[in-house]
Amino acid sequence: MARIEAHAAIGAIDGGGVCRIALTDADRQGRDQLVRWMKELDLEVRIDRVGNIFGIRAGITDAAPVMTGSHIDTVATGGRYDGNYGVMAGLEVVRWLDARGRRTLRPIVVAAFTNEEGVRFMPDMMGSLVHAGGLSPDAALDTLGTDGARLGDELARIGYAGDMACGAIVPHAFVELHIEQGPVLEAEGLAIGAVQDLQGISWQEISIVGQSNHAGTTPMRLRHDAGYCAAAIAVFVRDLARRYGGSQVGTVGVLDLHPNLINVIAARATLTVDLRNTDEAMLRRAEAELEAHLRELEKEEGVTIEARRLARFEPVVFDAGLVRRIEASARARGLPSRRMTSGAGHDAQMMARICPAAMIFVPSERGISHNPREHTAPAELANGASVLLDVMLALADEPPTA
Ligand code: HGY
Ligand code: MN
Ligand code: MN
Repeated sequence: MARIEAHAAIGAIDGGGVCRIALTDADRQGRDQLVRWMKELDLEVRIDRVGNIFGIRAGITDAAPVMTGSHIDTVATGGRYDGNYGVMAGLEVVRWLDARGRRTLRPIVVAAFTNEEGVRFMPDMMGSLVHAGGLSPDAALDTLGTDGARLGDELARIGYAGDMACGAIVPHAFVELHIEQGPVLEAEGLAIGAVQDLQGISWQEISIVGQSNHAGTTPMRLRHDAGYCAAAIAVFVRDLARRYGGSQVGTVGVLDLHPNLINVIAARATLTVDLRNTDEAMLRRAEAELEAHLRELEKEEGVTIEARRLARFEPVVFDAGLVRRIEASARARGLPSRRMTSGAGHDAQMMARICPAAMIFVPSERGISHNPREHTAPAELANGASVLLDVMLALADEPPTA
């Protein structure tokens, strides 16, 4: 808890939240603090070419390690638990073992992956995606941010352009502890979520070019109004999510108009659409429907509309054996739990490409996250860390298969 509070002071914003956008100075300070704590715990600290940070605790053998971790970058209006909690809990597992002089058979690794949030450099979960082989390190390093900065230059600027080859550590298993960021566990009075799957994610940027004109003199029939088209798309996305129901969600989070003046019909609009669904076929249908709607708007409004893909990840199913271990630990500790789907993207979904992976959730108060008011009570956070400890210890003492 002390580490979570101390870390939250780095990039602190009003309302108890945190702003440590990937590869900014605040992120560097957060990284520096994490590395200091890792070294205090005698972990071997390794940084890879895209700035992923690994704290390694030697095992009796050098068999494939058990890895935990998450991310310490945040959205601009983030809370103090999203990502940070999982990394600090990993350090707590190490401290627990040190306090008892325990040496596990397998090494233990605590990871902090670069740019999980993806709000400056896209896609999100970028560091773990590179680690899992889903994006080349060079492509990641050449990614340009929303501010035009090149990721590799920013990494060098903050001193985290490491030399370790990406993907060098292939874990025996990866377990990520994270706040739920949704309303389910709290609503059902549960302490632990054994996350069995994670929904598909589709991010795109839509650029609309119309014609600026006078708001007063231009008859409605002669308008090519990019502002209206952007609003129509936002309404379409909401209606689509409602029509589909189930797990379908749709969000327009960014909407910029140009020239953004009260008496000028917008010449240009740029907006982002975030579509998610647990069912890949439904997600593809949603993307196709949106595409058709863009073509219709172009014809009706005499504008041109282009869509650029920013991220696209299919749904992921986590390792059933790990999910059972999480449930067994919760049960043994008398913690009510349920299996559930993650609505948010996480580094575990990328690690699942290279090793057995699963996640442990703890409740989010009022289901709030990506908001400074994000909160989870210390006792709930401790429950999650205890389940993480149980699962990691069992995995770390599994002998290497012959
Ligand atoms: O977008 C997500 O789900 C994650 O917070 N990056
Ligand atoms: Mn997160
Ligand atoms: Mn997040």
